[in-house]
Amino acid sequence: MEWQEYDASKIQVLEGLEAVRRRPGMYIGSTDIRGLHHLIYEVVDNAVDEALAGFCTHIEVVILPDNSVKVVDNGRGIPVDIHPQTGKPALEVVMTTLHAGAKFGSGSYKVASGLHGVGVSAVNALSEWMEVEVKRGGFIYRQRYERGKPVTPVKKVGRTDDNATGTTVHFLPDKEIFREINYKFETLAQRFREMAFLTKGLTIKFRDERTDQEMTFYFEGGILSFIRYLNKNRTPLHPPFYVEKSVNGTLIEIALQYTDEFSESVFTFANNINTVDGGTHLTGFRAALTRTLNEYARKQGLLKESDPNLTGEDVREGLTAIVSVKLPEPQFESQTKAKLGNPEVKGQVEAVMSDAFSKWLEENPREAKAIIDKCLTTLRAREAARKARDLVIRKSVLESMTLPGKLADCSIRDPSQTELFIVEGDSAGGSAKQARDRRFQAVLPIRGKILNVEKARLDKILENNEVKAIITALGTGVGEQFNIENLRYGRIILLCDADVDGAHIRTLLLTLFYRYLPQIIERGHLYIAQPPLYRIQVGKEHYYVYSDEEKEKLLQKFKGKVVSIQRYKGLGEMNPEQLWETTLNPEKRTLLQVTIEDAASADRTFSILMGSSVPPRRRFIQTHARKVRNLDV
Ligand code: 0RA
Repeated sequence: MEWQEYDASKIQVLEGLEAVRRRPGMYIGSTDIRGLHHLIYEVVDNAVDEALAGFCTHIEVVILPDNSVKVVDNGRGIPVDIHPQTGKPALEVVMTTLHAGAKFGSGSYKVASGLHGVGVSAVNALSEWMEVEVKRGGFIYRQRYERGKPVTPVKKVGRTDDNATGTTVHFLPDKEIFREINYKFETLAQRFREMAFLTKGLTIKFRDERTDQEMTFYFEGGILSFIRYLNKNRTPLHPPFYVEKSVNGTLIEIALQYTDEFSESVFTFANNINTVDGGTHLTGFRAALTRTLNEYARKQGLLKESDPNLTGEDVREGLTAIVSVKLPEPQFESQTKAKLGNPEVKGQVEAVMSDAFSKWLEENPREAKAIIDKCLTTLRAREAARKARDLVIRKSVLESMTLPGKLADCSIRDPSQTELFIVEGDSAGGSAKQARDRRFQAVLPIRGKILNVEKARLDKILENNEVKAIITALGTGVGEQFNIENLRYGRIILLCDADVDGAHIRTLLLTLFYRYLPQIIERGHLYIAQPPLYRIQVGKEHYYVYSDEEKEKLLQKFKGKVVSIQRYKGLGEMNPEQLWETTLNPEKRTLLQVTIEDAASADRTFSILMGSSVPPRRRFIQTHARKVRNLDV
């Protein structure tokens, strides 16, 4: 908009600058170092607005030894013509009227001046003195102010060499307002760096004459350079993606790059304001990112039909991204004004992101694969974490569960006198129920086949109904709420068939105790029952033997006699009397007490047995089959 078109209707509120001096906090947030920095940002933002409007390429910020600050830009220069309503030069109106100029340059993008957007006049009001020099229309103009009041008229002080334009604002913050004037170079540099990233092609030179430090920020790549800067000390998985597009007056710029990090670094900006609370631009970006990656992964078969979709969480881990939008009329929400509210922006960002990113994925299959792989890794890790969380919930479910229906409990309640047989197979369970002394012996039959799920991971096993029944019968709970005091039996006795399958199930049960109920082992509560392998009948006498070695010895002893040998293939082959006599009767049986070392080796065995790589598992079962049969797991 030309200055000539500027009229009083476009000046909204004409408040006196006294209000700013009376209540500075209302206008610049605070009068501490943050408020002090805010003065500088306010002036620099005005210059950046000129850059965004396409009229400014260089900004120089200088802190002088007297603590005054000079901001020089090569923008259009503040208009100096006479303002028709006031009869004063526009420069004076802009510098002495609060909010004046708010509608200048409408139709272009404006930095809403950080959180407050009060304009340079507020800076003027809070400065002991300010001098503004304008190069415009071939001349140089100057005016001086003290505590917001003009002390000179707008004077023409010279000619410009060429057609140079620009504004220089030089000011000293008022010590009556700011108790301490001590700018922080790093904080200011950070902000200028960010401004330069967000305004492609703009040079910001920052010099601190108090300490002779100087930095110049210029980024040809804009936010693409921002991404490289953020990922400087990280390991990127691919070269960055970048898109820039204008939709219905909204300029949208997005850059992203995945790294091997776990955290997410996504920064969003609206008119160069860091929208820390996000808003519609962030929502649109996230929706597009998740959808585009899922579509691509499905299309390429990287996600199988049975796989769930990648979630927002999955696609955000390790993501570094900048979403920057520039729009003529930004609406900011939330207390801190750091959230973009324009509803149309969501769809605009989503469309630009989807189109460009899906195209980029198609054209860069290697990069695309690296990203999807990373997301899948996150998905799996998240599933594992969810399972761990579920466990906490599950254990309370277990606690509330009533005793399993299959449990044949004993009548005595005192755990020091009781024992629980965990018996593999329903038929053996049936025998054990008949054979036991029901006063102190409880029997829980479990179905080995169900437990014996190859490749089942332990977390899956914990979901298994048989395992749940065991834990409920024990009464201790599992996980965080495990309590040994609640153990319902003094001895827990595993009773499995003396064959390979039985050994396999015993391994699994030992592993279950080792990983989830180790205190039961540590306190000596866990045992393995020893059912006989053979029954040997000699005349009217019979003997039970528990190993082949023992059988050979016995047969040597009865050489020449007629002996009948019965081999027990499973517990189910024994009648209840035989089972009582050989395995349950405390007077005659032999129990192996399980030590933590036994269980640890079972755990290793379990890992091999259940591991997903098939050849080692085969090898183990082949070479150890005999040992396994002898309980030596
Ligand atoms: C009012 C109107 C125009 C520019 C500015 C103010 C302006 C302010 C500052 C403060 C620091 N540097 C600045 N540069 C420009 C628009 C001028 C036009 O339409 O020609």
